Amino acid sequence: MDPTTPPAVIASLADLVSPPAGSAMRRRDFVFGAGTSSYQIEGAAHEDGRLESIWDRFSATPGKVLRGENGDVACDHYRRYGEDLDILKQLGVDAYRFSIAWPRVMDEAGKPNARGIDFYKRLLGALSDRGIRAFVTLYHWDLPQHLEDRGGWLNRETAYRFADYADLMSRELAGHGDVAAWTTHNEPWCSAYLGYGDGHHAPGLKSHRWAAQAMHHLLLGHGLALPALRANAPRALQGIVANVAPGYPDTDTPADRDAASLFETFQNRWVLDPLLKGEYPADMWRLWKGCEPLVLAGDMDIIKRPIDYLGLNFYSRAVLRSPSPDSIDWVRRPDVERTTMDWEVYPQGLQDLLEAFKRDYPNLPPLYITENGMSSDDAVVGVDVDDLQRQAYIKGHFAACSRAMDNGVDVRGYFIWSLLDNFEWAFGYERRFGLVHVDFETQQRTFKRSALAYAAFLRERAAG
Ligand code: IFM
Repeated sequence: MDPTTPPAVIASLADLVSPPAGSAMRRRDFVFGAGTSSYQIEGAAHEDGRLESIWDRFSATPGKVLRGENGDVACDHYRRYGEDLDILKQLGVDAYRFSIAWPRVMDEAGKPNARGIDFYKRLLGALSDRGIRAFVTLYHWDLPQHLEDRGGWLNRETAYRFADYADLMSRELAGHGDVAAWTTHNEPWCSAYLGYGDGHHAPGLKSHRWAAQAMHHLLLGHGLALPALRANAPRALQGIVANVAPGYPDTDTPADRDAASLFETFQNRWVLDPLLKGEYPADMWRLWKGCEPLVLAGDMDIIKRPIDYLGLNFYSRAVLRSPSPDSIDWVRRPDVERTTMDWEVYPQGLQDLLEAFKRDYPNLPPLYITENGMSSDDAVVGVDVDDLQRQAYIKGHFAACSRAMDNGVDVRGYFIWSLLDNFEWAFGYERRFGLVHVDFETQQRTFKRSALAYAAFLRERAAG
């Protein structure tokens, strides 16, 4: 697609993904974007003074990541960021969501690493040159290993180190580019539960009690970071991003309904209640008996400090049954559409969840869908990647979001996960979430058809 592409071609391409006619998502002030994270795309794991992260250590541990892969090179974005930002420009997005690698920008003593910080200054400058706003995440899981060696998120001190890091980066990046929003944490549920509860993510620990304590310190770090972020970046929005999912009972029995509710406590309320209500949901300790974290006086007030927005990452739903009181079982429904992550495709869940949050949290801040997308087995044929399932997935989820907005939910933006195929954590490079295909041998980028359709929609919208 170039400026000579006939409008009729753009319109028919756009139609593959676009929100319904008349949707509030078509308004010019609704933010559309795409997202990535540092460890998943940057590579350059040993350059410019970058320290080891928990994901370097975890990936190097046999058996932790599929095929023993790691983020040493990933999409080589650290060197190729100019090309990647040109792709964003071609897509026509309003904003780019990316994260900063903490181990790149601070040394063990907490002193700034100028060479690492400079990368993000250049990145922001290059985004601004292309007229693209930045949504910057501070923590998308790559904790410096030296902090993990002192207990990581089990150590309360890490929350204070995180606030120092937030202060440093928001000061250093002030005046560079157009940072529209800061995000403290991406998906604290994953950091706490997958990292410390079931061991599928770095640092690979397995205890519900530890997961609960890690969650508390992650959320405390979030609250501690807010005053500095506000002082250093007064014009940017300040918030946090949670991965959320609705739970549906397998059968309409009280036991299964209870299981669905317990699932939503575990998946959503464990994170959102402390942030928006200043308390952990009591049901959480029905599911994880005796695992309450140590909470010091004043902590919950810090955690529930006001935020300007809440980011929600949505992918799928869960169907639950109750094997016995106070416990849950996931039911794998046959004959439903799934992605290569084995996640059910269920766009209606997004509408249901958004409307439930509006009902459950009277002080719900404006929302951004900060991640939504899917993995599929995408292959380049000639110059074409026909990711039919992704096009339908995006269109279905745009429509669900739009219905929720029609029903009064305040959603302000939508970011597709992900800009590029990348390192999908414990699944290595096998699961492809990108709008843009990456050949990891040659680093060749190829637009998938979903990317062309997204670009066509954004072009059509810009033309009014
Ligand atoms: O790739 C991840 C991302 O890092 C966090 N949210 C979910 C995505 C897909 O699993």
